[in-house]
Amino acid sequence: APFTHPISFVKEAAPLAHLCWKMGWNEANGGNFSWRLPREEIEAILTRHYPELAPGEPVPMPIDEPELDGEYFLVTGSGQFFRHALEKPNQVFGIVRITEGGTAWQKCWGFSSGAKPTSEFATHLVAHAIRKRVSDGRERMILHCHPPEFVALSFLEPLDTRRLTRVLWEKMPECIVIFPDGVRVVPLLLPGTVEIAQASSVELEHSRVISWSHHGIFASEENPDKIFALVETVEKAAAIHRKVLSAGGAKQAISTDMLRQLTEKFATLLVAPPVLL
Ligand code: 2HA
Ligand code: ZN
Repeated sequence: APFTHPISFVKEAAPLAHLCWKMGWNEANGGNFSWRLPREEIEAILTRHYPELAPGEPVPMPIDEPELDGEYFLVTGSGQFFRHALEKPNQVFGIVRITEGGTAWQKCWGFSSGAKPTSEFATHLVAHAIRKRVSDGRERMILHCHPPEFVALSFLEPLDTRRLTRVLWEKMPECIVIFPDGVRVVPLLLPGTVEIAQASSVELEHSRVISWSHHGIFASEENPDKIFALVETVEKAAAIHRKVLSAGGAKQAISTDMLRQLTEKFATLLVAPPVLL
């Protein structure tokens, strides 16, 4: 039977998380996910299906996010396995509300084993605040995962935004259309820190996709289909690039002129101008 859940957002997010595990992107407790939920809709769902639940005590956050005060997030719990998303959605996910002027969160639903939001919650919230502003509210979802071909490139290519974006764009004509904003590089920093949140925030002003060098990908989009498609396409291009490197390197590539023509032909599909071209 198809997966179902009284919370429509969990009904969509759990299959996405499980698929990411199947893709080999989210081993063990690797990776994390969050979704900025439409306020009235989630309040109505919680009142209807969980009238007995009261929001928990406010827990202070590592970084203040005044722009997110009052927002609700569906978020994976720290230490939870994406592989368990369909079997144990109420344990893998929780819903929190940002409160106290954006300085604290409170649990509204889920985290049935007592988990807290993901260890990368600080970066997720910084990312939501920035991408909400940059995209005029369109983007609502953050996915962090460890896709192997993409991670491999940070051992093979210089840790440089222009270089990484270019080698990925050159691998398939779709790439520059699907990620015209490019893939921005953040150096290796300690996971789960305010430092990685701050370094990421600089790059997220310009792109929906960033590379956490030697670690993984961090991406922002509107809904499950779009975020999956974005990560899937970047990972596919990385795999092609790695095959080319393994075979002794490229003998030729998609030219700058062709990349330009692609952005002109598909101009209406681009989410941002290809400023790295
Ligand atoms: O374990 O992926 O970045 C969760 C992570 C930390
Ligand atoms: Zn990670």
